[in-house]
Amino acid sequence: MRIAFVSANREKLPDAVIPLGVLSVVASIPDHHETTLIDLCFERYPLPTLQEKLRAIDPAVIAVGMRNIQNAAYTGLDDQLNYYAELLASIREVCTVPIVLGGSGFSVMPRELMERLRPDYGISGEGEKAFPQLLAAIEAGGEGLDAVGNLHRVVNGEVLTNPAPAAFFDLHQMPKLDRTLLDSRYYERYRIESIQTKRGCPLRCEYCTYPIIEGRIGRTREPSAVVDEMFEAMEVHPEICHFFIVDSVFNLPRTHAKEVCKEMIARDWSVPWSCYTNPLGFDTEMAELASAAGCTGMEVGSDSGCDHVLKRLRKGFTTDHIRRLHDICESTGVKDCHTFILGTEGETTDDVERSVEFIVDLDPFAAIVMIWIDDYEALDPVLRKQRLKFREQIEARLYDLKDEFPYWIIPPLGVNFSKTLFRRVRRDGNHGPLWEHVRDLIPVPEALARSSRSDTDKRPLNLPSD
Ligand code: B12
Ligand code: SF4
Repeated sequence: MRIAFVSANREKLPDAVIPLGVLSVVASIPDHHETTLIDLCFERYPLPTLQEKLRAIDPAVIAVGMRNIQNAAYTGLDDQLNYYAELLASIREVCTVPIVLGGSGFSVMPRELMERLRPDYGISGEGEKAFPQLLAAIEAGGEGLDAVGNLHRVVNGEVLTNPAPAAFFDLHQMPKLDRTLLDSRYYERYRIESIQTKRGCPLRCEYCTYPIIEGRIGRTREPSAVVDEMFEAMEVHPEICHFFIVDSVFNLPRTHAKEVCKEMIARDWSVPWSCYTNPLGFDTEMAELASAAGCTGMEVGSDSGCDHVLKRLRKGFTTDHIRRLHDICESTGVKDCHTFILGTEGETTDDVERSVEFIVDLDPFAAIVMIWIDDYEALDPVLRKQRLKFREQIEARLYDLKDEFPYWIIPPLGVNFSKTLFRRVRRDGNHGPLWEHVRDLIPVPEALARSSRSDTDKRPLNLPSD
């Protein structure tokens, strides 16, 4: 069969990211099928272009990768869902073959998206095993559909969902990805590459959707296989300037993360990289090995500056762990970027203020300050209305603070987070995550510059009481 894969993601903030997941599913398709990848990321007129390409390919199955349902500021849910609805309608105008949805965006709320978008099939979670199984079932006239793990389909107007597969995909069987299929503009314009060393996170943060996509049990890849893939990617796209390790948490399990770093060091890896890191299981040796292996920055989901909020979010760490991680990073020269999410379920305005105080006191290399938005707000206008008022209050508070703390990145307000700024960063020859450059970019008075700040001259907090 001819299978057309459509990578529908067009988000370019903070970077345009290669469709790593789609690429892995493409690589898992048995040889007797013919595959084509249509990437809409850089297309000026995505839907007409898609129609034109589909007419030319005349596929038997169309597989649509849905990476995000939110945008980079964690807003725009409606826009995203409307985009996908239009995309499916455009496909239906030119093709009558089965449409299959998959990807992380789909996986976070598969049943709701099946209801709303009405594709023929949807696969939540990993696609490497399930999608080839679905193709086999389609070829067999529908026989075997019940055995496809995590398959969703509409039968007599009802969404039917198959149970999850008995086991997750064995990462030692990971297919070789063909990066020659990728649009060269990812590399000409962004020069950032993605690599995965493991799947699964053992922690249980309250709001986290990652385990739905990749499970809780850490499945690791051979460090040598990871580094082989990194070298191969460099051969195909020598313009790559930075790697992002896409693991939910790179430093867990810690032994594996250290082994990956050691492998890079042993093979003289020299391209900078960054990753997500958790304050749990973080130690000086980890930071030193990472630094020696080329790690320039670590992103930390710190979330809150209040221990009781961290506890409610089931983060498993406290503000002391965050401080410790920051101190280790500072002493080993690895930049740390902490994301804080203000206004999570159950938070009060007082909690928000305490978190603000904590960020100021911690003074990490970079702080990304987000406002909590629930994925389900896209589907539930009542919930959205309830939450909107609190969000607006937090926005107003952050608006007041933005000039006082000019290094903070506040995506919902577009502060240090805009296409223009990102273009400037790249034009000046900087690569990797924007936050790694934020302190060099923002013209701030000398008095505020980080280098000139000591513990005693940290800016006084000027926070209003509630
Ligand atoms: C790493 C990461 C990032 C990095 C990416 C860096 C890079 N160079 O790639 C950064 C920090 C830049 C980032 C940014 C964003 N991210 Co992000 N990110 C992730 C993370 C942790 C891993 C993504 C990844 O590459 N996984 C590895 C690949 C192999 O897996 P995969 O894509 O899921 O693909 C598998 C399956 O989904 C499935 N599949 C994929 N496609 C298809 C297609 C078909 C047809 C089928 C059948 C199956 C299938 O099979 C694949 C292989 O098993 C995920 C969370 C997670 N653990 O999944 C969030 C995640 C994807 N991000 C998310 C979001 C929202 C964003 C942002 C919009 C917001 C933000 N955080 O700034 C931006 C958008 C960036 C962009 N340009 O699109 C959401 C998306 C869902 C949602 N709620 O909208 C996730 C799921 C996190 C979450 N909050 O739940 N992200
Ligand atoms: S550490 Fe990160 S990936 Fe793991 S459960 Fe918490 S938020 Fe999710």
